[in-house]
Amino acid sequence: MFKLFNLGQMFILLMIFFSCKTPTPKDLAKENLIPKPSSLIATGSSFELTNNTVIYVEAKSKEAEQIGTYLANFLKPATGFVVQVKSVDTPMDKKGITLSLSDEKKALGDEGYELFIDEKKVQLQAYKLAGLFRGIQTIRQLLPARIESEKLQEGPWEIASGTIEDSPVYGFRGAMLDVSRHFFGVDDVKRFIDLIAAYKMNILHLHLTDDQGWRIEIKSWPNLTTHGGSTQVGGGEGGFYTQEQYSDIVKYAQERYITIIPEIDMPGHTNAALASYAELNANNKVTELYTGTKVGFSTLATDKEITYKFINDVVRELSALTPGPYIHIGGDESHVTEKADYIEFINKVQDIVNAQGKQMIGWADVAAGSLKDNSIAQFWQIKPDNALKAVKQNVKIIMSPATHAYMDMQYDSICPLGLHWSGYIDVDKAYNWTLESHVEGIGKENIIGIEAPLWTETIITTADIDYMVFPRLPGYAEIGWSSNDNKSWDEYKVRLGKQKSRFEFMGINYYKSELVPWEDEVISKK
Ligand code: NGO
Repeated sequence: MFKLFNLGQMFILLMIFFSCKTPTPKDLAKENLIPKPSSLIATGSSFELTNNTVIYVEAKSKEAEQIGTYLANFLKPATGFVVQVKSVDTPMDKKGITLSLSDEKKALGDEGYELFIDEKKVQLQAYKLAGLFRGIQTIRQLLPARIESEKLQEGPWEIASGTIEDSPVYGFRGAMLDVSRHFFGVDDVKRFIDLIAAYKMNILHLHLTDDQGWRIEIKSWPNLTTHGGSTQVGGGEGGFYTQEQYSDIVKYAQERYITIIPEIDMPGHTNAALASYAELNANNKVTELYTGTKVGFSTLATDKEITYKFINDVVRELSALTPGPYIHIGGDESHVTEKADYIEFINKVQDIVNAQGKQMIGWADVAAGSLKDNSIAQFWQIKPDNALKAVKQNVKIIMSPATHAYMDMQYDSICPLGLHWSGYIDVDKAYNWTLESHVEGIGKENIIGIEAPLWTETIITTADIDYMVFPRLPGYAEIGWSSNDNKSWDEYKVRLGKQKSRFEFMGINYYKSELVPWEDEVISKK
């Protein structure tokens, strides 16, 4: 009897067949990336991530290895693969996923990256580590949406082939979370950091103090948190971060190449401090804790020496916990501070911040004072007068116009959460504006970037956070990252709609705006 193959031969043939299977054709140009990359060339094939894929990183960089591990950890739950991270001298020579730093990529800047994908490799190169981290977010979005799942999913795990060269237009792209009106714990903040990191943002501004609660431990003024942190809007129990917990948040952000900007709002928005220490009040009497949502009724006693000792202590302790260059001093809506006192106060606080080696940021109201060149004003009001005043003083601007960038504004009149004092902001309005043409007299040269704040008067749970932040936040990330050429709402809304499955696998409670053509991702089967 003529026998074609014995069992062993069959096995070998099958092995060869499976290891040589032809890569699935895929079109990189059809992938749905947010923010949109600067340039992209598709080559029509794909790389498949398997259980044998290795991530190679530069042996000389501990941090690159950490980024490789971050990627491996990210890939694990959905794929079930234990992807190894190996340090080698020249990762680029290897097949698999390679992460390398190169001076030749200097033109891409600190956060730019180049991604080359063919059937055998995914090569990520950047000038700086932050660029590698941002590039990994692109790899992440090139994988099927179910990669975001925390539960095991079916493959295949393919990435379309081609080249992406990408770098941000603005170096400051952030979000703000108000943890004072309603307190959010360490894990909630970490989750928020992960969400903004996925869209390549690099700033998280934490609004740590306000009338309703003081949320950061200051060891030399302990009542601030024990008393001043003990409630919140509506009278809940509030809370605060110990310095250790706060440092943990800062480190978590640093590992994602995100800078935390801490804000201590003053001289107004200070009731929590005024309720904690009598001496900070003009009449030497403590105020009651406040659980309402009015603004503009409180002020530190700006003419007392003890007030500046207090601020000096707070800024000193906070600076020691802050590796980033900025301390935000608020300065908004100090309606019960005399104008002349307010001006003197801002000037003094600016000196205190600078003496700790930090740059001062303030809401643009601070332009009433004499601002130093390195101070930064955050534009938020409907009228741009204060921001224009800041520009006249040669100060750079963060763009957070409440009419477009406030994530606490309702989408429409039936939105169950949020406020609407600056109008309704549906997803199209949130996206359809540019930083440099928004205010006449504030051009590209004056602007450092964008920040989208989430104030939390009406926001109580992480599901509430999600609902207001998504789907607007990816648009803010794109406004800051991508160039305005070839950008339009009509094109963007399709890309956004295709994030549906991704949001769902990420467990995001997003607002399903009718303006967006939501579309489930089709699972490609082999
Ligand atoms: C204003 C105010 C905040 C409110 C917010 C609500 C600024 C800078 N100060 O923005 O205290 O929470 O509006 O949208």
